[in-house]
Amino acid sequence: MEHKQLKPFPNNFLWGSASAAYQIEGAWNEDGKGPSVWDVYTKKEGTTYKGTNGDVAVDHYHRYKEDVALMAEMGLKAYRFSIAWSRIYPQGKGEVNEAGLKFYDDLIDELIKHNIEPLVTVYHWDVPQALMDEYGAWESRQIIEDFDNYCSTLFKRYGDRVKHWVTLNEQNIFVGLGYRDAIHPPGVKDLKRMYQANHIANLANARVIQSFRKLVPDGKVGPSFAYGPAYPFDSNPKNVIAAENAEEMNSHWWMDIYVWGKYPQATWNYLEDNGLAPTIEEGDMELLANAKPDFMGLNYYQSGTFEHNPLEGGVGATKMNTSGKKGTSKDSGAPGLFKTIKNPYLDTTDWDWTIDPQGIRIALRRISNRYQLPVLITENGLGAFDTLEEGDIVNDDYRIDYLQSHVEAIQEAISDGVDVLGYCTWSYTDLLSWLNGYQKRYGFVYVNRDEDGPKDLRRIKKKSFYWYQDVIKNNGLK
Ligand code: BGP
Repeated sequence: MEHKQLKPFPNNFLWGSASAAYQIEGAWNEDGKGPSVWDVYTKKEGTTYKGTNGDVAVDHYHRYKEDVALMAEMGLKAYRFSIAWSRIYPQGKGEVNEAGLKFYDDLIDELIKHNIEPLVTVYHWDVPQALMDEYGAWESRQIIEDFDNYCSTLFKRYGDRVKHWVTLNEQNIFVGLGYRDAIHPPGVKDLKRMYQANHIANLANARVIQSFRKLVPDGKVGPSFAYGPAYPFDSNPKNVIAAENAEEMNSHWWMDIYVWGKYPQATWNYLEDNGLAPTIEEGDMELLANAKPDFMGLNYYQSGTFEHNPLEGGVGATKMNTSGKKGTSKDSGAPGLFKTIKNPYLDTTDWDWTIDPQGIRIALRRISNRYQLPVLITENGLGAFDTLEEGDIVNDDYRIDYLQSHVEAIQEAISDGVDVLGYCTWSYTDLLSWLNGYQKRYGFVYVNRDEDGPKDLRRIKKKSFYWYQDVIKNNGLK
């Protein structure tokens, strides 16, 4: 669809930026915080790029005022951050840690003082290690109670000031990489366990949405989903079916549950036939059907292109590029279902992620058509190498190009009729990329540190800082 004239961004559009606790805070064992699974996992040999971890990260815990001041200077309307569960409950449950609660109180107040709306993610992958040790975290139904208790504590404490809440960040990623690919904690390769843990996470998500309705009746809540629309390689019906399989298994499997409380049929049948379906207990489906979110959070980085993958001798597991050496990732798939293939129309980043601005428009339209919900873009950005030039200058024109083309595509989607609530770029400052160290940078603000150590952690505004400042001022592109 081509528009003669694009619709403007709504007046109350949330121009924002996002982060996650483990990737920015540091202070990993300060003020009573307990260890999370990431504190433990990153210290095992060979798990992350050059052994990097978030012990210091970009030291946001101690520098949050400086960071918020920079956000205010930029004119940011909204800031999405996550709360570290093990700061609030060091053991995951039991006694609450007042110092942890106070840190986020102070951060929220600082944001509000500068007219920046806080958007809170309650879970961005850092489950307390104590719960992993006690009962295997997401693999036990006990977590439903503990997660609800933790979230209810947050809703009661911050619900007066925080009106937009994200429940689980990228459930598809943390269960997939944690239990299928074994590259996130707990480092397991077992599809049966993956689908079971995922079902339990669904139940936990539904349960906290129900608590949210009681505790923050005037707030809005939704999950953030990592959605990359699936494209068929070409019009060969075999490849179209492969893309349908990928779309259903990689995306509808989660979003249908969030919105309708139903698992899609073809995937369900496939899992049952292969002994992989989760165990459903009495009451599960009722709970799932009665916890509809107010919006779908969309984390969009790239689209995926798929072709047929034979059952016999088809391609399986993935090899991810975590070094930034372009071309080192391998095609991946599931035999009998789909495999990825390079899209000849799209360029890629140094980490082999496709660059596809129209993909965000396609994602927005598909979500909006299928689920009839507003969409809050909770992440989008470019991971790239940046060069700090003399005089503290970072000319990140490639990041501006990436973001600008995505903002254009979002405006097209709005003109198509999609209800988009806001746009949070990933990320505000540079931060730790889970598996890729500090060299894969996303921020508007350069942080002077690398894999070898925290250096002076100086904050430096990149060229993209001024670009986004302008976009916000104009409520869109000029
Ligand atoms: C998303 C996560 C973020 C962030 C981003 C970039 O999946 O929600 O936490 O890390 O991806 O990914 P990466 O750091 O792997 O480049």
